[in-house]
Amino acid sequence: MEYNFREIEKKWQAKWAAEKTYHVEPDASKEKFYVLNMFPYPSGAGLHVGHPLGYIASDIYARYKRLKGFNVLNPMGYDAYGLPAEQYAIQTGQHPAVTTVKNIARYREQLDKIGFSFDWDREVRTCDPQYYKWTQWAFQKMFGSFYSNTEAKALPIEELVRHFETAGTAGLDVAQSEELNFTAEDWKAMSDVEKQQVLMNYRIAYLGETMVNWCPQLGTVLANDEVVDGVSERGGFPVVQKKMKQWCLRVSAYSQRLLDGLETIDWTDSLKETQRNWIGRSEGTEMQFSVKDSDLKFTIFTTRADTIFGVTFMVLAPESELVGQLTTDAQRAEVESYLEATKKRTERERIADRKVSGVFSGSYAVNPFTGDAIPVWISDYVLAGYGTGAIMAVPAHDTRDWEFAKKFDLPIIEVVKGGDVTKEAFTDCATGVMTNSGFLTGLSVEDAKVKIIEWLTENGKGHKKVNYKLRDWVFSRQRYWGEPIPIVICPKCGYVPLDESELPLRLPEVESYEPTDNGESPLANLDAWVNCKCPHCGGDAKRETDTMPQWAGSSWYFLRYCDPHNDEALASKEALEYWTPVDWYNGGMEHTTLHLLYSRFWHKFLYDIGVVPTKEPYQKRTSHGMILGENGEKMSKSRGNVVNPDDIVNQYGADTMRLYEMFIGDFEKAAPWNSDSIKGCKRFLDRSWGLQNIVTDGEYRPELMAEMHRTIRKVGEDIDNLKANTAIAALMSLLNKFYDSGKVTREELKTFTLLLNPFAPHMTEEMWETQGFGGVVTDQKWPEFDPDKCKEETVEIAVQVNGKVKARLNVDVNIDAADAIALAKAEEKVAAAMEGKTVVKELYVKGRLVNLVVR
Ligand code: ANZ
Ligand code: ZN
Repeated sequence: MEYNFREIEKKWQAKWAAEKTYHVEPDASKEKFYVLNMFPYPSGAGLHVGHPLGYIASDIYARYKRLKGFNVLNPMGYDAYGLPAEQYAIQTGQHPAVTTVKNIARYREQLDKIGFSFDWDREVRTCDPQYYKWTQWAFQKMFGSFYSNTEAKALPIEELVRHFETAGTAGLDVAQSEELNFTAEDWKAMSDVEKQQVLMNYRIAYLGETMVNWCPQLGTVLANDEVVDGVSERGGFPVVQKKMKQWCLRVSAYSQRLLDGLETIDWTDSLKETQRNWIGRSEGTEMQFSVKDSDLKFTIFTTRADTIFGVTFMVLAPESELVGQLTTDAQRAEVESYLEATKKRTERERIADRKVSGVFSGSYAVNPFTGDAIPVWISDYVLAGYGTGAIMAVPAHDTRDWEFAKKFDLPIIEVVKGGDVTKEAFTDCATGVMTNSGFLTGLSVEDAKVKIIEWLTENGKGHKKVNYKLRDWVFSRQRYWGEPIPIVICPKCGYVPLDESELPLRLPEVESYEPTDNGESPLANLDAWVNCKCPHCGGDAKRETDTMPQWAGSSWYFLRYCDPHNDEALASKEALEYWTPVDWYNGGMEHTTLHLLYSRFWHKFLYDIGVVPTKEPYQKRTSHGMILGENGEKMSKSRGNVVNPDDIVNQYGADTMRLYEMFIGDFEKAAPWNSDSIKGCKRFLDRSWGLQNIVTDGEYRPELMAEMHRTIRKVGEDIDNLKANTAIAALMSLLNKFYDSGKVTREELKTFTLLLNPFAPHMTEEMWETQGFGGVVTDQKWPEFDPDKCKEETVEIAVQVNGKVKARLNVDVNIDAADAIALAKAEEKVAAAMEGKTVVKELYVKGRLVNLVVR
């Protein structure tokens, strides 16, 4: 009987498709299990063998869970909007809608050949209007919400309006772009447009001023990755920092909840740590300084209020509004030329490089404790977007401050004992004793911290403050291939969301989807689309022409899979109740941090408005390693080391490829492709198929009883722990046992076939059918093991005589040295080699070998 994988695989794939074998519906009688893969971005290049790795791993898991009796949701779809499709379209002169459909068809064809148990009835495409209707809908809900810190959740903006009507901003504790202060009377006196402007300060989806990388020659905003050494990666044109109005999502409001949620989910430590670092919680103090000879006051953020007596200068971020207010006439020219120079540097460069630069503003602040006048400087090592964009500098204990003080010859005052601050900043000062610090001198750092905050609070000069590094999500793109932002700009009413019934707002067809040269989206050229009526007053208005970023659609796709054809809601309550949260989400290591953070944010917002039943979207999240080229380099077209899965499937079969990709190494580590080892996997399947030639009637044989039960246990445990590679090794070892004994019983073969099924679904179905075991494997139950029958554990050891292996034998893993040596000596070949000689040394290395030295 020949193992004709080409025919077998075609046959079963056709059957699965025709019978919708993997289509699932909620079923209250069964426990659900939701496996999610990061969906692919369908590029023009098609899949390479690295892409399916994660899908294969989760497919094995999905099939295993199904056999274990779970109702398994294993969906797939396409992340189909975004810049690469647009760039590909521009390069090839084809419309992105056309190339995207083509690319998806190609991906599907490739995926289908690998034998996945996806429920294709649930496919989603983020560029499909029926899908992005709900991306736009969520955006509108965010536009219509603000974040209450008191209730720690999003609430309808109407509640905020009611608060303004009765109390103005008094007693308000909400997330906001800047702190505003007005009374109920002020509010009532505002025009509609003014009110809208005020509300923008609080909305969760808001139009805000943000710093962007602006490239005047290319006429577009660039992402950080597209800027290298201050010039555009493409073309090498200068890039400047520019404040621009952009739609943003107030992710920062959710910082604490995004942190707290990590405690409730089962993610790898390293993934949690990157989330924590990105959120960047920092506990400190906001402290007020007044400006000498002026009524002006300003606030700084510090984590070391206790070092106040060591402050010898203040620093403002160049973009800070205070710069204009504090710069004196005498200093103006110098300050302006400095600001011009810093505009050329991106924030990343400012954080990374250590070039010390700055300029004196001409003003002085007053130290609230000493009354000393402290010069206020401007430097780009202080970032506008963090804290208050202004700091008190303590050069004795902060390295950047120290370098700045050295460069500009400013005093350095030690306030925590222990270092030599003439040589370098003494930063190892989280504990220690205060010095040169007035009423704090002699106290420990811990006590000084308590004292200073008491004083500041009592005197109304400061208060405790928690800051987060997490920034709001800049959500506007001046690009064509994305979801239109469903907002109308009306001269009378301001920014007005479309009525829900008008969603989806479809992306119009355009002739030219290339970026415009004035920095506007290509949609801005479409007068017929742009000009519209205001949904609120019916007057002439214009549409927002920016589109959403690629990560919009991918922030919630796992919810749509639960109920993909629903046109009344993003998914029904029942479907979400049944399927969510995702039980296991797997994806590559690359680009996961922000995607996970943003989709957790999106989910939490939907939770707040009562749409989803769980606080976190993904219970477990892992990242698989990468398959490298045969030469150990990343697979890419330019390196010429891409292996196409189609070729592998053609040559060896999908089952072999699946098996090989799992056998290649540890799930979370990178491993190079190896054409020789794939042949080993093919041989294993050939031999598994060949068992059919040696099958006899019968149950598990007594001599293989322990082996059978142990293999069932091991394969199950290994799949559960994402160790498919060692599960496969266990199956290989069992296969050898069958061949060593010259046969396999029907019951043994049945179990073996079931255990191998998740890895090699096509071949095992065919064997099952040929053997007449009844039904299909997919509908069977995973075999059970009996712990009592697993007990006898043996291990193969080698026996060496004078360094040469003479025999191998199986011994109990716990055998003691004397018994192992005795058994070894009893082996025929060993005995022969020892005949007439004396043993001068004998040694048992546990579980490995017996070493005999004879003379
Ligand atoms: C005085 C001081 C003394 C500071 C000292 C540190 C050490 P994290 O942990 O990151 O929150 N800082 C505040 N706002 C800043 C900004 N916008 N750009 C750059 N630096 C800023 O660090 C907070 C500390 O970083 C603050 O505490 C402030 O310097 C600085 F021995 O204030 B510190
Ligand atoms: Zn209007």
